[in-house]
Amino acid sequence: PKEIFLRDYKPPSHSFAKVELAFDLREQGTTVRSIISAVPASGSTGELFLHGDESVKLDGVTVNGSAHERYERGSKGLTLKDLPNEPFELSITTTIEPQENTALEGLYKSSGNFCTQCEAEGFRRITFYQDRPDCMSTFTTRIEADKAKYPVLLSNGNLIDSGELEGGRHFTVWEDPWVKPCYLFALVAGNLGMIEDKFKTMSGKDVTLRIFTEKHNIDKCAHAMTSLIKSMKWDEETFGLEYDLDLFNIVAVDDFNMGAMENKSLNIFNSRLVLATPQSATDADYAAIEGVVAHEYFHNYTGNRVTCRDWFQLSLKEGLTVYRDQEFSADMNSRGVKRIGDVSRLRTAQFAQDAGPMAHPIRPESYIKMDNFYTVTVYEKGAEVVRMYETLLGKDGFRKGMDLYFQRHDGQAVTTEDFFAAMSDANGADLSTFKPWYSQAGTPRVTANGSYDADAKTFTLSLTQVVPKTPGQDTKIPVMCPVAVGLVGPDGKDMELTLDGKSVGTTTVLRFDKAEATYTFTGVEAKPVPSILRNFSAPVRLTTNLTQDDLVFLMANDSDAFNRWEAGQTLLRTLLLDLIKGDGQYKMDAAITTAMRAIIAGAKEPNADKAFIARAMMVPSAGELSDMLDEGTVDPAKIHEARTFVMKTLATELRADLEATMKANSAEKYSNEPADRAARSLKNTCIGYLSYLDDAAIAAMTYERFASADNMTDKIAALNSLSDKECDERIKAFAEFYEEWNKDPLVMNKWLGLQAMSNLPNNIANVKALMEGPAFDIKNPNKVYSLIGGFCASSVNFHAADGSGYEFLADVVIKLDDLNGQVASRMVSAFTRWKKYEPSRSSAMRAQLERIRAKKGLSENVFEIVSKSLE
Ligand code: DPP
Ligand code: ZN
Repeated sequence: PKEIFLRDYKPPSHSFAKVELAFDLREQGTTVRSIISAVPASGSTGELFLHGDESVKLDGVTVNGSAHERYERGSKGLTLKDLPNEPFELSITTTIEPQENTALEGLYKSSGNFCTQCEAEGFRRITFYQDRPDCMSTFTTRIEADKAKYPVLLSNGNLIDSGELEGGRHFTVWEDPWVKPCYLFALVAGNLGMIEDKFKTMSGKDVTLRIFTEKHNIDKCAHAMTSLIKSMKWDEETFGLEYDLDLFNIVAVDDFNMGAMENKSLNIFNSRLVLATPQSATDADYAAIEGVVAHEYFHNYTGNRVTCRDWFQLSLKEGLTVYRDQEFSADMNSRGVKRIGDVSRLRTAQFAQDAGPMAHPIRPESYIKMDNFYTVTVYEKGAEVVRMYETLLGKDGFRKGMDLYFQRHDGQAVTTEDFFAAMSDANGADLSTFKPWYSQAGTPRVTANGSYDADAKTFTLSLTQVVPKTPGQDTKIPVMCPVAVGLVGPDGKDMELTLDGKSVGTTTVLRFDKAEATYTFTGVEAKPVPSILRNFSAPVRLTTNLTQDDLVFLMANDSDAFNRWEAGQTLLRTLLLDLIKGDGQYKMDAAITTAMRAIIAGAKEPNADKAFIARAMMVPSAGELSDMLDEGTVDPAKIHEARTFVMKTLATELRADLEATMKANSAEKYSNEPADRAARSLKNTCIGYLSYLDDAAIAAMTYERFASADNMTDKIAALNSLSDKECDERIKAFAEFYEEWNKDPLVMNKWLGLQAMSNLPNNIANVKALMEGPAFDIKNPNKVYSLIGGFCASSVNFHAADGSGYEFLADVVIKLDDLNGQVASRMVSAFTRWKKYEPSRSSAMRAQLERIRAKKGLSENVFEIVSKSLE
């Protein structure tokens, strides 16, 4: 396999002014004809390389209408030779077999319908083309198919022609006036139902909005449609960005490697991110749908109108678009709770990646398979980097930067440097020390030590930073970290801050870009407690000299919701890490029980933020704790035991509070109002705690709630609370759930996932049985993510001391590798951090990685992850 480097970037040898595609869709042997208006760049050698997968059959090439035979076909594509030195018309005909495509890239079939997925490099499985994002062109697409089987024929842009053909066939022609790279091309042909709505844009244009699904799911699209309309409005209000065509389509398909895809005016979605009713989807699903519909819509500008020069720039569109969808969801819901959720995910998944063998900067330097770089680093850390511009420049400054970015680059394929330049130039700001965020991997470690001088009435904050080594990057330089700081006075109120003789409000952003720096606040009348890194203003690992009393004080008083939550998490993390590293004599810290009691009591106050309280009650996850332990020491069984001890002790000591809060927040009837959703999450958090008690009455009560739930959120919460318990109620509940829902594949994914994650001893046998059962299908990515991905999340069973969990995963990866390299490489990622574990587990994981590496014909996707892990 060949590694591709950023430093080797060269502009394309030809530009494509116009592309016409014609698809003749068949049950076997679909033909694709392309007519490309090619323009040689100056200095052209008369050679043009077109990417093309080995699965594509080449039927013929013509240049200016005559057959052209001077070409070489290699494993990666076609080199055309002796081409004219002036613009010419290139035509290529290929035959492909979408019905046999299990990789789900290019053109393939899902539930009998045709659909496409071209990002990153799927277009080369359709035809020969310059499959690179800096080759932008307008596309016209003609689709022909059997009318009875495929009444709906869609592509990008506007419908300009359609009609009947002989033999029961029909056709449509679509024209997309906006230039785009081929990764944004899409085609759908199927027997689909549709809902329609309308949006009037800020300048008064009417846009038709359509969501297509299989007909039996048509009543499940309303929430996605509402989310789309909210997104369109938000992007106008927040960034002045107006939709640019008369039609916007979303199509939901069941077999999809990723979440969704932003193809120009024809978004294609994994059906789990479209379909929802209160009975079949949870509150978390509703939130995910809202966020992803927005994300794909927002790509219309950040990604489509301005795209990436090459795939190393992926964060240019993904980091920015994740930032935009995070802001949208924060505006639609509770801002503080949204931020807490996003940071938790970043810390659990991204910090771990940044500390392991797959660590890479948000702008990677090289890749073997681009699919492997659609990572939490490029996406979530990338979004944090964008958020830091906003923190440094302010909301208005950020908007100025965005405006300049579009003004300069609309219709272009650009780089993160261009985005950086737009932000700096629009604000006349010197951000040079910010740049290493793009090129350095690893999470900076920041320490903050505060001290109060009562005589001088000053508070001094000393900061240090170190960026750790990562593979291939031994030396690092300090990077600008915006550190948002407030000082909370003894009365619990924010103090007015004076720094360098200037009054700076109650929260100030320190531009910390050295290895060490000291900041002295003056006029500090009483000893404060500092609130550092408010709203998680930089993606760093922070250590402070705050005491337990300080943290309890911040939990109760900090005006910053994130740091109020973080104070509690810091207390819990410290306790848990002590227990995990200790001698096995578990002892609870009374201060934590008291603090938790106070949090729960807060739910009784008139304007309580119950969603926040539910989050504050959560104990750090096994993944987050594992990330904080030293290499070579992690024992998942110990982490599980320590967490269980803490949960069980809190449940025992706070039982009355938990039961009262659960009851007070149990609704008669389902409602989707934010206050009801918040109460629901609080109630279900209480049930989750209570399930740690060995009490038959709790199991009975949980089953009762399961059986009588009128919505999926409550049903899943109850089922989850039973899933680690050895009891009849668990068996009954899972069986009844199957009876009720086995016809709904999305709901069955939840059923598979919950069983797979269970920490009941020897549950691997159950998982293996489920794999053979009717609810599972190894060709469907969602099912693999639920069952196999779920299993990898079980501390007890995936990490079973006898290595059986690891062997099982390797068996599955080897099987998946022949079907779908992308899905296989996501699954094998559970092994990447093998060095983190204690010796017996790490050597067992390593042995499985070696076994996978030895497989004949291993996909490039899996090869890359496995070989980097073993380095
Ligand atoms: N469709 C994926 C996303 O939107 C990749 N672009 O993130
Ligand atoms: Zn995206």
